[in-house]
Amino acid sequence: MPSQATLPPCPLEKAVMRKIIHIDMDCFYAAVEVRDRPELKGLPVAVGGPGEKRGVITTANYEARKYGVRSALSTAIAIRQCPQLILVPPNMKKYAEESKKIRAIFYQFTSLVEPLSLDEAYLDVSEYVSGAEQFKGSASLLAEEIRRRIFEATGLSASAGIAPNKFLAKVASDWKKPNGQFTITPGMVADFVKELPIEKIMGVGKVTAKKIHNMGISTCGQLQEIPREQLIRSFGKFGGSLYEICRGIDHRKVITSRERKSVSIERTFSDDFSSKEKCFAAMPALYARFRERYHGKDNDPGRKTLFVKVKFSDFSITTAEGSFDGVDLRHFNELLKKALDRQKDRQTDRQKSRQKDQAVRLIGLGIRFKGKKEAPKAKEEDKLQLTLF
Ligand code: TTP
Ligand code: MG
Repeated sequence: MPSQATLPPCPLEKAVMRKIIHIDMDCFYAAVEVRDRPELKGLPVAVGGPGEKRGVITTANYEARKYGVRSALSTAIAIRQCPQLILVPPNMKKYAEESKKIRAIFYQFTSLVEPLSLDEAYLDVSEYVSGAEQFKGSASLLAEEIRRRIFEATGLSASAGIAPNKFLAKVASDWKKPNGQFTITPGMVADFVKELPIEKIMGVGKVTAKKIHNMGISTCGQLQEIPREQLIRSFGKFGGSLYEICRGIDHRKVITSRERKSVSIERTFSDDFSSKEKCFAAMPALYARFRERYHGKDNDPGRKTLFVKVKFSDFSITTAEGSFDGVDLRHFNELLKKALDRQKDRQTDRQKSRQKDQAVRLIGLGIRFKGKKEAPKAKEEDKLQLTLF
């Protein structure tokens, strides 16, 4: 038996103790609209496309959510569920302006800001709070101040999660929504993750969740019982991440836009798409989601390298890439065509003779950035072991 000194370190001990704040605005687009039209206050409001033209809800305020109106629901269904719903068309320019004001507040405290979309960002404040007397080393106090400044500058409320890593910070920002914050200190991690549903793990979509449920598992605590090797056998490389995440371990750093090499989104469909038409029909919604993520993260001038990733029902993956002037849905459609056409080369003679295409499981859209300047070397983050949260 190895002596105590030669045992490999427990993954949690090895984990770097950072102080991460995840900020997420409350029902963002809807909140902006209600702020600008105070007569709507207290009424159910949704932002989205028209009900008669296959429109979709982008978001709804909390009054409308009581009726089951939520993001991605078709507007026609939303109106059926809540006939008194006030529908406001989206005004992306306005939301982008508010987003800019909010980001400027983040940069007052740290340059380590990773925006995830217009209304959401991770901040690594480890270094800032350790040196700022005002906050006595507490990231929770700092989060309160950030939310106060956001409200002062925009009249909008934000929620915050404060934790030793990105995964837990994001879960925590949802805990006391709207207009609240929740802190998970390092000492709370073990108990907190025990009861956490596996759906809260990033990367666990409907398909993976079903697979995990089929193993008789619904919480992170139960998932901890499964050996690492078994998770890797069942889920490939992602199994290794699952093993750590269900223990509350997440080594991912906050990636600033200077360091970012690409931005992408992808979606696994609950039912595989058996025709090309269905794939192309899904593109506008995917593209809208991509624009959300892409916004503000591109400092590269000139031509853009875009890519489309397609995963087929046999889990094979192909990626079509091209260089374009600007970012446009048309370019992505062109790349999708290229990716789908490739399957002809991969088909068996039998499939060819039956003229049968492989069904599509997943489509992803992305942009690659090049020519990044070397990011300034991070300080010795591994040495950060801050106790106050
Ligand atoms: P979210 O932060 O997911 O939602 P939200 O801010 O509206 O509500 P919550 O209080 O739960 O955080 O998304 C931010 C904005 O992104 C949202 O206001 C509208 C837009 N959005 C879409 O356009 N489509 C979508 O499917 C989702 C989820 C969001
Ligand atoms: Mg939000």
